[in-house]
Amino acid sequence: MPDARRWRALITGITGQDGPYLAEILQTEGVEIWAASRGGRVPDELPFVQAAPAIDLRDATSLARAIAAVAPDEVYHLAAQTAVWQSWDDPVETGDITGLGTARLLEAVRREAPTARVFVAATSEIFGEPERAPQDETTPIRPASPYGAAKAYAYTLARLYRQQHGMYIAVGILFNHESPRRPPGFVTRKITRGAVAIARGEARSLELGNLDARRDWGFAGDTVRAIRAMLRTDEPGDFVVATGESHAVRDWCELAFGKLGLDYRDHVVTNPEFWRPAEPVPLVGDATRARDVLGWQPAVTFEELVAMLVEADQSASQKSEVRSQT
Ligand code: F7E
Repeated sequence: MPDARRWRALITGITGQDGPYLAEILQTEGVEIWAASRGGRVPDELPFVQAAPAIDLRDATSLARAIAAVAPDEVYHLAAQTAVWQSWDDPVETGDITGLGTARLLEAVRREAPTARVFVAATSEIFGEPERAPQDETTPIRPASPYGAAKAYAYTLARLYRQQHGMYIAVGILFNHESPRRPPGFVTRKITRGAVAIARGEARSLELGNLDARRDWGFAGDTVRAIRAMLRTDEPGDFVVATGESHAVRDWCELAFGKLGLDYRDHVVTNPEFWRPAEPVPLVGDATRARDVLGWQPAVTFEELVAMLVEADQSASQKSEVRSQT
């Protein structure tokens, strides 16, 4: 285990979208970075990250072991079951991993590293069906999915641990955030990958759900900068992280297909399998507090985000073509 006392961070969820962006930021600051993952492995693209003993969020002992071994100064809890649609297929596992998993993690930190600073990832899905838009840190919690309910529990518990145990716990209420690292089941990558495949003649159509669903989509790299800043304030708090702009799934289609010289209306078809009703009041965040307290604001615009994902998918498919030819 480590001996030099550099500032030491432990990240759960290193194999997800946000973990690698966070690790890249922490590396530039000279932080010693450890990752606790299920397989006890770190992605090859992050050679500067060290592997903590493997964890399973369903197993409190594994969490205590990893935290005791690393003795972190700060813990970023990003790991969760994050797909809203999947949470309906398996609400029990979602509750266990995303909700109780956070309880087990907080308890392990309380026992093994009580002075560590902790970040807990919450989500706009805790607002579910809000009464008003935009949503901020004072908006009532009204989750509308098992995922939202599990995260609402995690959020509530994080606040209780902060109040009752005096622990340094910051919570980010993260609105949708995307990047080329986003898994393709989420609508943004699904659209950009699908559009690129159609432009290359590898597919004819793309099946989507509700094109009128609206979300507040930002760039994951920007979101992670806010997460990082949250653990550098004197007082821990809750922060909405959002762009403040609401866009429809249809806007993604129009821009992504348009960038490839295509009209999405010629290719996108609706499949009820992917349909979720649009919220009567859209999920869109007011990040005034993050701006005022953390000095944070997003750098990447909506148009730049769509272009970034299309370009990444274009270059990934070109690379795979080269690989298959050699
Ligand atoms: O859906 C609509 C769908 O699955 C976005 C997670 O990171 O952000 C994410 O959750 C919207 C929804 O993300 C398809 O109905 C239309 O309105 O990309 P998504 P999400 O459910 O918003 C929150 C903040 C989190 O915390 C979550 O962990 O797009 N939509 N057609 C579709 N969605 C999908 N997946 N597939 C479709 O074909």
